[in-house]
Amino acid sequence: MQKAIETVAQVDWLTWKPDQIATLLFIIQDNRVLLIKKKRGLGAGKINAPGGKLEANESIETCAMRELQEEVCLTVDKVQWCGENLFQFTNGHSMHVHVFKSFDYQGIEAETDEAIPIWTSLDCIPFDLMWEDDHLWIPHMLNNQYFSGYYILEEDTLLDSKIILLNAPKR
Ligand code: 6OG
Repeated sequence: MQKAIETVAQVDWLTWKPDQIATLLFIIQDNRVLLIKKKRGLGAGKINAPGGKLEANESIETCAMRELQEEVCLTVDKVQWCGENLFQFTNGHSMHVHVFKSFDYQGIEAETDEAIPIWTSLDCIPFDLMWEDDHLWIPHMLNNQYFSGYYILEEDTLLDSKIILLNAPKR
């Protein structure tokens, strides 16, 4: 019988192929960050940043900007790559999530079928209401430190993680 995956070291990340590619986009302005309460999809009920899955023939940057518009009705015209998170779930599902930030936006945020927008002070990010991995990499993102994060999750529970800080962005 195959041994269940419980640690980051058990995965060959060089040949790892995610089932899905997705994005997260953090809008930061005046010491606040725009988060959402997610109404549906993976992580429904949790606080997260706007984001979602890559569509066919779309760049990850376009995906991040499209999801922001769809989820909270805001427009940005450029995003900065901050890091990546490679999530392997023990049920076999896997997702490669690219993290972006932006300091400018147009429009007024609004609730949609997908999300409730929540502006949050940078020193009060509600990590206890977020995915268990978020408190490990969000501080690097806020410190302008590029990162690659590797995680093993059993449903919502984080079993193991490893974060490597990068000298330069990958995008
Ligand atoms: P939709 O189902 O909305 O795409 N996502 C995660 N976000 C955080 N912060 N931590 C995780 O830890 C995550 N796993 C997935 C990526 C899924 C959205 O959920 C994000 C996408 O924005 C495990 O289409």
